[in-house]
Amino acid sequence: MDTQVVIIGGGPAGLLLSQLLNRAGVETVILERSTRAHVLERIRAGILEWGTVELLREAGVGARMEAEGIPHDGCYMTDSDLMVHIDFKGLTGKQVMVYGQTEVTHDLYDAQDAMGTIIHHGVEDVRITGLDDAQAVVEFTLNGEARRLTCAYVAGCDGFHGVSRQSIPKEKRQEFERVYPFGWLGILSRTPPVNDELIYANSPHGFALASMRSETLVRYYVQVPLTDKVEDWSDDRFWTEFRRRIPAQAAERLVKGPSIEKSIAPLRSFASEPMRWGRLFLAGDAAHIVPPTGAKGLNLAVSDVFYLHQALIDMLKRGDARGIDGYSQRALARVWKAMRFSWQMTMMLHRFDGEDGFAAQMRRATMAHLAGSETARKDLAENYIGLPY
Ligand code: RFL
Ligand code: PHB
Repeated sequence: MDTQVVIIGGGPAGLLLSQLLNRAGVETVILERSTRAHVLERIRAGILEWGTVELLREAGVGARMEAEGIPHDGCYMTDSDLMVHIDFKGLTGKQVMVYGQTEVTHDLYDAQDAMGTIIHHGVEDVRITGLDDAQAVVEFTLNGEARRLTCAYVAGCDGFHGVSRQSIPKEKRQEFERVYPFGWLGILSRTPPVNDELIYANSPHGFALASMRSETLVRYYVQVPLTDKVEDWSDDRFWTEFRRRIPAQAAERLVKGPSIEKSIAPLRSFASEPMRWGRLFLAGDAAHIVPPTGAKGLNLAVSDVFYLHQALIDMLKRGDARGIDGYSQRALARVWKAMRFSWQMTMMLHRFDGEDGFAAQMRRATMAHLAGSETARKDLAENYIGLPY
C-alpha cells in the first residue's frame, strides 16, 4: 500500500485528522482541490467550543490559539431592545474561544508541514474505488498527470460539495435536508467590537449577529433574502441595516469602517447517513451542514475527527475494529443534537418572508422565556458551549 489513510480535503477536518493520526504514527496523504492561499482566504467560523480547544491543544496546535484567542464567558440574545445575557461560565462552568477558522487552518498547515506530511494542492478528478476490497484506491489528476494511491482507509473530509459522499451508492444513503429562505451577508472590518460579547439579535427587520475576530477586527452579519447579491450591499447600506437591527444601547457604541471582506452564505441543514461505507469514512461538512446560527459547523467537524482518529488508530495500531464499526452511529448521535440546536436557534432568531404575526409572537415569547428562566438559559448555554464527546 502507498499510504495508510488518504484524506480527501485539506480544510479543518482533513488537516486535524491527519495531524492526530501522524502524531500516533499513522501515515497519511492529503489531497486538496484548491490552492493553500484559497483555503486560507475563506472567512468562515469564529467560535470554538472548549472541546475543540482541548483537541487542538492535544494535536500540538494550541500555542497561537492560547496567545491570540479570546475566551468568552457568555453572549447576548436580544429582541429589539431586550438583551438577555447567557452566562456560559456561570451556568455551565465552561467558556468558548473566539479564534477564527482561518487561524486554526493556518496553524494546522504549519504543523503538518513540520511533520513532513504530503499535501497535494490543485488535485482534480478524484475517484475512490475498492471500498469493499482488501485495499482502497484513490485516483486523481495532479498537474495534468494521472495519479493513483492505494491505502487501507479513505477519509472523506471534502466538504459539502466534495466527491466522497457521492462514492457511497445512492440507494444506500439517506439524506435529510432543510433549506432556509434566506442567507447571511457577512463583513469583516478593522473596527473595535460593538460589545465585548457576541450579540445574536432578533429584530422586526430581521436577524443580525455582532461577532469579532480580535479587539480590532469585527465580523458582523445581517440576514438577507437569497436573491440578494454582494454587489447590492454597499458598506453604507450594510451599516445602516446592521445598526437598526441591534439593540439601541449597543447601536450607540457602533464604530463603522470600510469592509475588508464581504460575502453571502445560504443557510442549510443537511445530514447524510451512514458516515461510513466500507473503507470510506466521512467527517465534517462532507456528511452534514448546519446553519451558522449555533456556531456548530466547525465544531462538529472537530468532534467527528475526535471519534474517527481514535477509531482509525485502534484499528491500524491494535487491530481493534470496534471504533470504526461504531463510528457512524457515534458521530451521528452528536451531529443530530447539534443539528436540532442550530435549527432551533435559526427559527428563534430569523424573520421568515411572508410570515404572519403569530410567528413573530412565538419568537418574542421564546426570548421572553429565556429572559425569565434560568433553566432555559442553561439549556441554551449547555448546547452552545458544546455537548460532551
Ligand atoms: P471545508 O472547510 O469545506 O473543507 C473541505 C475541503 O475539501 C476541499 N475539496 C476537495 N478536495 C479534493 N477533491 C475534491 N473533490 C474536493 N472537494 C472539496 C475543499 O477545497 C476544502 O478545502 O470542510 P470541513 O473541513 O469539514 O470544515 C467544516 C467547516 O468549514 C464549516 O463547518 C464551518 O465553517 C461552518 N461555520 C461555522 N462553524 C462553527 O463551528 N462556528 C462558526 O462560528 C461558524 N460560522 C460557518 C460560519 C460557515 C460559514 N459559511 C461560509 C458556510 C460562518 C459562515 C459564514
Ligand atoms: C463568526 O464569528 O463568524 C460567527 C460567530 C458565531 C456564529 C456564526 C459565525 O454563530
